[in-house]
Amino acid sequence: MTQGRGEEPKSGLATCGARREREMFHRVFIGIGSNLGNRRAYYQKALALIAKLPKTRIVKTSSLYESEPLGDAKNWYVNGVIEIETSFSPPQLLHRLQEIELAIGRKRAADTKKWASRKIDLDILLFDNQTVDSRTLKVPHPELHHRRFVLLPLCELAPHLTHPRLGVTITDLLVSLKDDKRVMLLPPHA
Ligand code: A4P
Ligand code: MG
Repeated sequence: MTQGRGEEPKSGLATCGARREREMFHRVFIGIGSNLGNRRAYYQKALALIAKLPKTRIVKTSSLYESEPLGDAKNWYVNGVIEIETSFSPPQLLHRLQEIELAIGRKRAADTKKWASRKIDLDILLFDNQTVDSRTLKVPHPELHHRRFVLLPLCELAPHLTHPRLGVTITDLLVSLKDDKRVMLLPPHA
């Protein structure tokens, strides 16, 4: 799936400005998960809302997978990963993704149990090769390398990408992964 960011300006000066703007674009991978209600519909809604974000375009989308829940939740998840280009900073992007989660009906009450079932969960997995370690944002996502439901779809999109902290490719992380939770490819129109 691809989407343009609008028309190229025509004058030389404007083109130069456009080039500067292009240089600010970041390559970001987002993990998407849903285990409540019409999981595929919520997943597609999240894609549509991310595609509408300013300064952002979806570059690639992985297949969808059905995955056994990690944690206490009973419902299996629909999981996948997308690659985007965006000129938002990491905290700005997190804020935009949290707005999308709320728009889709994610409940985020203080008393909600950890890893409670959710209509949608959007995680920033990788942001260029940057590392972020603030109270509200950790990038790369700290659990990425332990999770088959993340590494399988991520490996479809970026098998040779190196994890910024671990210095190992996504393929190598997947090969050496010890995660016995089941993850199954979902047929496109099931
Ligand atoms: N936060 C920190 N780093 C990030 C990041 N890289 N991306 C903070 C997004 N958010 C990040 O997240 C809690 C806080 O994490 C946010 O306020 C943000 O400031 P949340 O979405 O409110 O809650 P959560 O998702 O329940 O918590 P957490 O710890 O992010 O859990 P995960 O890692 O998202 O795991 N099993 C299967 N099969 N498939 C799944 O997708 N997902 C989870 C949740 C558990 N089990 C699962 C799955
Ligand atoms: Mg999360």
